[in-house]
Amino acid sequence: MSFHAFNRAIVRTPARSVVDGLRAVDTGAPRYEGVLAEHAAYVRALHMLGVRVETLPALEAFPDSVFVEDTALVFPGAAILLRPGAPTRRGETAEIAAALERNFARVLRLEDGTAEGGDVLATPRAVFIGASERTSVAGAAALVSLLAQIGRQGVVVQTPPGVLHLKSDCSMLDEETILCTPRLAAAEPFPGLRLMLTPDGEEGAANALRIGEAVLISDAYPQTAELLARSGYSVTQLTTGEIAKIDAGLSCMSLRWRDS
Ligand code: CIR
Repeated sequence: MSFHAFNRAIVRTPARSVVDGLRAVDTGAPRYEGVLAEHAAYVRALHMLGVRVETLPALEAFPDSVFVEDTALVFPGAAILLRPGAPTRRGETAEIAAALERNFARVLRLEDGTAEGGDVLATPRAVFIGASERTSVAGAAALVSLLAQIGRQGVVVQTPPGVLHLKSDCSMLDEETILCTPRLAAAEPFPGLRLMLTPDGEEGAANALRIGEAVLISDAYPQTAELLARSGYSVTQLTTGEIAKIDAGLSCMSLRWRDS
């Protein structure tokens, strides 16, 4: 079974407070209706790819709570509840715990440091954890121990300075290939894996999402879409203009796994 043959996902409806979501640079608040539309199209795309999606209710107290990826890691049979590094996001973990308890036989909890799921790239052989402003060195080390308990090898790498999350700059295209920005590739963080580099000016495309046979990417990056299509990938483009205003991309709006 392919590593990306996900058939289950958890998402959360955007809250009206999403307009106050965290952002490194303020280019204006996203429009609530726009975020809602982008989220709905994303959920539809998952459905069309055969994924059963569980939608959790909006949480007004947490503007960034639509980005469920940052609260947990999920694997077949086991989940790990994380501790977001952004203080305004810390409480999101408790809000997702029940959904994970319902869906996973084992739920482990990160107790030390901080880590956000956006900094974690799972590949068939290793789980790469990017130390960043959100994922502390202590959190990354504690995560390596938790991953060992569920039979996964964690490898700590460095999220490039000034980049929100490791996966802002990379994503799996298939079991051996990573779509990666040149600035992350320069550190050679993924030995043994093939890299496809994002074209100049299209670094944001690196936050793609492989689901089944499709690669979902933002429609803001035509050169990357063409590069992927020419390389034989089946590309689905989705609009992310509103969520991009709060530093988000496609991976962050779901937790995905294969339930056999
Ligand atoms: C944040 O700064 O936490 C949110 N505004 C964006 C989170 C994006 N998460 C992700 O890419 N995994």
